Amino acid sequence: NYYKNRELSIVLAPFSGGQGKFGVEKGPRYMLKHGLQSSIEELGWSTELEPALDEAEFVTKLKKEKESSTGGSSVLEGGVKAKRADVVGEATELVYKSVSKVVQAGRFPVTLGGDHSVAMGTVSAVLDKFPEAGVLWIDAHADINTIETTDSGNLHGCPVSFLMGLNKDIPGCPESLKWVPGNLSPKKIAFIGLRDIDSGEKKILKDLGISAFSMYHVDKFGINAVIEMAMKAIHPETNGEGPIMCSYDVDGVDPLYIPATGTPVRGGLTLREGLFVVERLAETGNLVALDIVECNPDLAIHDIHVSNTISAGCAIARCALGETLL
Ligand code: 6HN
Ligand code: MN
Ligand code: MN
Ligand code: MN
Repeated sequence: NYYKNRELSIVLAPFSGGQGKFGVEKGPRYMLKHGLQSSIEELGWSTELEPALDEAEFVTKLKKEKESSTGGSSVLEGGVKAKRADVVGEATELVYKSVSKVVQAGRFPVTLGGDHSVAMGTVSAVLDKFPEAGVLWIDAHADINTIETTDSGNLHGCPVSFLMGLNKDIPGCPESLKWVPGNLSPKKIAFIGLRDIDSGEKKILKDLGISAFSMYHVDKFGINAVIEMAMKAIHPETNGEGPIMCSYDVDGVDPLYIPATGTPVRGGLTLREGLFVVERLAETGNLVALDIVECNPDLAIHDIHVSNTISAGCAIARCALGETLL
């Protein structure tokens, strides 16, 4: 167990610039309103809030960018694409600073997004503190597009490529994102829940030999075996033991259960499978950091979709912190 004092900070990362839909910046506010902080306290953690960036300030910035002639221009020099790279660079570096402060103080960071671009900050900060950490990336998507392979130009589809330094040598790589250390080894990440991978991403996953468990593997082996394989993949020398960071995109879970998210894909994890993943991580005592990203209350068609999404997001945090362990 890496946090014997049971001290935790909820890092608020209300940022939407990694993709084009407003509303995902409301995730942290909604989860706090749902009582997340007190429910974590009930599990025996002392908690603090760590606001990484100002929600309204960044919404204003992004709205200005939208109105400007470039409209958050995506095509950069060299023909590469990265929408709103300046704002994404600024926001993710702020997240990096906040999570760094938290982990360096010996506190467990639970980061609430925001879109998944914020993981450029969280994972980088966690690797500074725990260089041997492995990352479990729970997601329908692999988020490993480079600024060359991305079709959408949305940077929430690219954080893993930045974390691995895959964009560094590409001409036209935005200055604003050069702060990302890019030192995540392809051997130190495993994906669970994949079912919508772009062709460029598939090639990167193959070429770099990255462990990727799709919904096919979940159906074939069952979620418990998949988690075991994923933990062994990121910690091969120690039979799966060692610090683990979990970056949890709620779209890994099927939209039946978590509908209010920006890029839903049917055929995902059941709610129980999605919670089991983090329950199992809690049981290992090896979890060192958690992100919960991509809850967008504005994309709900019914009120019940908002509460389903937010309550599931909060349940992911509580289960990861041991609520359901006896
Ligand atoms: N996410 N592969 C698509 C893209 O635009 O690059 C979707 C990315 C989704 C990202 O859900 O965090
Ligand atoms: Mn996703
Ligand atoms: Mn796609
Ligand atoms: Mn994602």
